[in-house]
Amino acid sequence: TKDRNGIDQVVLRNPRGASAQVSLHGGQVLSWKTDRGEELLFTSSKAIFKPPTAVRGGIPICFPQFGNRGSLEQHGFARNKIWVIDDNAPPLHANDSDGKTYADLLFKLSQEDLKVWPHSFEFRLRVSLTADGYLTMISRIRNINCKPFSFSFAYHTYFSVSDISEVRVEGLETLDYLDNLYQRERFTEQGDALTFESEVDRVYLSSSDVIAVYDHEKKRTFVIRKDGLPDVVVWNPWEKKSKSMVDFGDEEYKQMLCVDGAAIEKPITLKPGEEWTGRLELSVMLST
Ligand code: TA6
Repeated sequence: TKDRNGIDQVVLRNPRGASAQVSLHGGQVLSWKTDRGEELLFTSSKAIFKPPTAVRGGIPICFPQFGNRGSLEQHGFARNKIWVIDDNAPPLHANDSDGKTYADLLFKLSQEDLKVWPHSFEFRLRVSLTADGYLTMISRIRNINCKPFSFSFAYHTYFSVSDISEVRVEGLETLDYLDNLYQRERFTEQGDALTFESEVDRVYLSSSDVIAVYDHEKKRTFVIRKDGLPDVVVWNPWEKKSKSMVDFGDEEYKQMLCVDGAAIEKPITLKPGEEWTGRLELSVMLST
């Protein structure tokens, strides 16, 4: 099917009726719904569906850099480009396919990318929906045959929440984090769950591979499982920053929270022929 800007997207549906949509624009997941048709990801009502702008919401892929630490545009170019369907994706090991509907996408390296980032790499993405409605994303990035290169990476995941002031994040207690609001100075998180009453923009370092996002009002819990992604970005722009973003509603910060599986503190370096895999699994538990 096509998104609002006429760009191809793949719709995944499992036998119970859960669904997901991944657009060839940036390889970005734009929707993930329960078998009751409930949308679990946030997309701004003011999102711009026009390349090369990344759509404000869903799960933009930040590659080859997170943030604006390097010479590239903010969060790198992968999310701004048009990907292609990967017709000859090498088979993943068995359990990555059974019982899943999935889409295999391939990043199409362009001359302009090579100008800003002169490395020959292959970036394959598999987006899957399991029989239980879990959304999984597997990124495989390989240095084909060029000199070693390093990159940072994030699945910039916009969760839909009912009211940010009723949200709690567990799994990041006592970790160190880099605070983007204080020039990325390093702090240590205190011992209890994260709650939100102002702008938060942090990279938690070397977290456990399971994080929980409790949405108290909707009585649902997002569970994030990750592999190859040691860090977790937590971001809510709050009121002031929301007003400064044209593709974001002034009040929309109340209905979203970014909790991203990422590899940021220690960029990944690949020698020729080496491949990195970053795996994210999202599920949602509806508490009674
Ligand atoms: O930490 C997340 C972050 O880097 C924030 O600083 C904010 O810029 C957010 O990403 C969104 O970035 P974007 O380029 O999508 O507007």
